[in-house]
Amino acid sequence: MCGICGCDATELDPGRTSKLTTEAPQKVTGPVQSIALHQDLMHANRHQAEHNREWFSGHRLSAINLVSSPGAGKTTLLEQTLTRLRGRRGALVIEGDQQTELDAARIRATGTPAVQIQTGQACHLDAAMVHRALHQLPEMDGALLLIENVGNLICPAMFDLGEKARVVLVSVTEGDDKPLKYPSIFHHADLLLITKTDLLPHVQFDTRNCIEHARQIQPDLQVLQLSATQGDGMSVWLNWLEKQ
Ligand SMILES: Nc1nc2c(ncn2[C@@H]2O[C@H](COP(=O)(O)OP(=O)(O)OP(=O)(O)O)[C@@H](O)[C@H]2O)c(=O)[nH]1
Ligand SMILES: [Mg+2]
Repeated sequence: MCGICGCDATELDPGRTSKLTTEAPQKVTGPVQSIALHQDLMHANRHQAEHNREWFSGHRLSAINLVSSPGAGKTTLLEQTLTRLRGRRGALVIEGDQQTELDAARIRATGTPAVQIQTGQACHLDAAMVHRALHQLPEMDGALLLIENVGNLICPAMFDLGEKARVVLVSVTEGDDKPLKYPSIFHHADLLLITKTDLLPHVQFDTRNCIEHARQIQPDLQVLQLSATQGDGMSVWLNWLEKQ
């Protein structure tokens, strides 16, 4: 957990509101205090994540948590996915960003109900934020629930949202070394999605290296490659989603 950026100021206390924009980042004052807070927060998050899991199961929602660096193509992938699923499968979306409703507006333009969580100082979604967002979405039993996490390859790794599957996106413009540099998020992933493959002719990105690095962390990690803008690989991705 990065106390410097204020992610320990997230509201795991259900009585607080989602917007944290007015709170100053918390300074770590000493190792003993920091560890105690961390354990408390993670325990509260695990508890809330279990509750979310029960909710998902009770409503037959398949919850998928999409994580990546900023700009790896999460919202574009969702737009293209939802457009293709229209009329075939009900879907709901929870969007996470530090500020703005921009991504939720893009999702709503596809005709899909979406709630935007603005995390303020926090650099990840936590289970309590997702729980509150669920209450703002229409009831749609049996739907796919797609959760776009805050663009960040570090902190979202630590926060179970109660999801069924976690998908890590790495775009070819980021470099194939990302699994080596940010291993935690790959350790907890169910699928690695290599995105923007249409740009491969223009960038230095060794796909085989990227996959090898990721499988050093998690040998059974599934991998798919796609270009959301060109459509390559989208049908395999949709099949994977259907299986969830
Ligand atoms: N060439 C190409 N560009 C893409 C592709 N997918 C997304 N982009 C572009 O990448 C940029 C970022 O895409 P977004 O979908 O907003 O990325 P994001 O991960 O949702 O970004 P944050 O929510 O800010 O973390 C946009 O300019 C997209 O048009 C793709 O498959 N190919
Ligand atoms: Mg986005």
